[in-house]
Amino acid sequence: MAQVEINFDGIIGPSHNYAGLSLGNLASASHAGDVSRPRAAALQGLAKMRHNLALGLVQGFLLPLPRPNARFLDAISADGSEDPRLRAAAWSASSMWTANAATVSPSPDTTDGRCHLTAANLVTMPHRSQEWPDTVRQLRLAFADSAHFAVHDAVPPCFGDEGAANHMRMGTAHAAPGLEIFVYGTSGGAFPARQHEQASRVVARLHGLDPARTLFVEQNPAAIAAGAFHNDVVAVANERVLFTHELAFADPEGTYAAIRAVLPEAEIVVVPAAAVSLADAIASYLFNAQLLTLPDGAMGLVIPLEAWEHPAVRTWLDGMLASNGPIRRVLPVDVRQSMANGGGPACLRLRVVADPETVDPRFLLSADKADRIEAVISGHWPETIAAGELGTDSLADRVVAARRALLDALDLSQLA
Ligand code: SUG
Repeated sequence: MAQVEINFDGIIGPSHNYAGLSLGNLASASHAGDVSRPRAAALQGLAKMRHNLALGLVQGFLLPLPRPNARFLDAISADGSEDPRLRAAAWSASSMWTANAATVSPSPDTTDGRCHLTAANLVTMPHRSQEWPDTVRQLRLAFADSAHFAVHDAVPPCFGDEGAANHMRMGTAHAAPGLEIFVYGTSGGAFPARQHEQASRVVARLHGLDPARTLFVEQNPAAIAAGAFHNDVVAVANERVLFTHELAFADPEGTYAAIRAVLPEAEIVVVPAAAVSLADAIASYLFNAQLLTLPDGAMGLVIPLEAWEHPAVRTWLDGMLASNGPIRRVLPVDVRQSMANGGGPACLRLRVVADPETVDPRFLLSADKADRIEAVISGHWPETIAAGELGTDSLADRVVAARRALLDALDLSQLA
């Protein structure tokens, strides 16, 4: 089969909870302490995957990581009783946001003709910094075929790296050589800039990218300060189309010119702040969308319901659909449980352009497998988790058994 884009969604784990751990992520802060609904969350995520499968797209998934994470607690010499935030960190289901699992450079872009993946170190947030060793284990299983894939460890922790959430790829087609755009932050006012320029440069070198087809672009500090803790909260690209908020980049015009210099076919759809303010873009997650090339060649934008229901955003989207732009369909999905922690449709997926035949089939979704996953979620995922339950033995037993049941159902018990 030819190289196609495969979206690997994170299956939302049984310990999904709202602990307010991410400074600079406004949704995480505003939902801190809320009762979470892990079962509903995971079913919402699965419904999104089924929705994309039904569109005729190839869909993959990654598994939740082991939680509570005893290895993390050991490393910080804690048992979870010292500090509620450390305890919550060890229980976090944050690996669901697979846009932060790794940065991916498909084979048409790399010197050795293999698809390269570098796990993201996620060092800025303690609860996310524990993810990458388990993530890399999983990536090495899913992409074990070393004739086609190279999976790298995370870059050293002196440089913060948040993976594909700050990386865009453009080109005339997925399978054609791409322009890779790395977006880094320098300052975010009161909020941290999570993606460091040096981390992006390390990843580009590791992947063997052509410097003539690689851009390093600064994120607008005002966007970070307004709550765009990752660039994918304010911009998304697919093939020749960049869909972006006017205030996403520190130098928007310079960025668009640099893109057009490499890719003259580029179509840049800019949403002006006068139509959708930065605050409304961040509250609605309009840009945290999956911009997909559908089997008929048209592009569709998978957005969260929050964006569809937002009056200013809806007005802008209606105008866009009525115009003759490159984005022909808008497809709203309900991922409210993830959204309440700052994770929209785009956060929940890692894009890999590859021949599906070269991927371990255990990580690829079919309708039957979706039914199997749904049965495990419905039977094992806790219905609710209240903040006070984190750290209890009874919940730990439940969460461990739930993940175990999923691994067994998917013949992936080697990830136990
Ligand atoms: O890293 N939220 C995640 C959301 C990640 C979204 N990903 C992308 N934009 N690609 C984060 O801030 C909240 C967890 C908590 O507060 O319990 C959290 O980790």
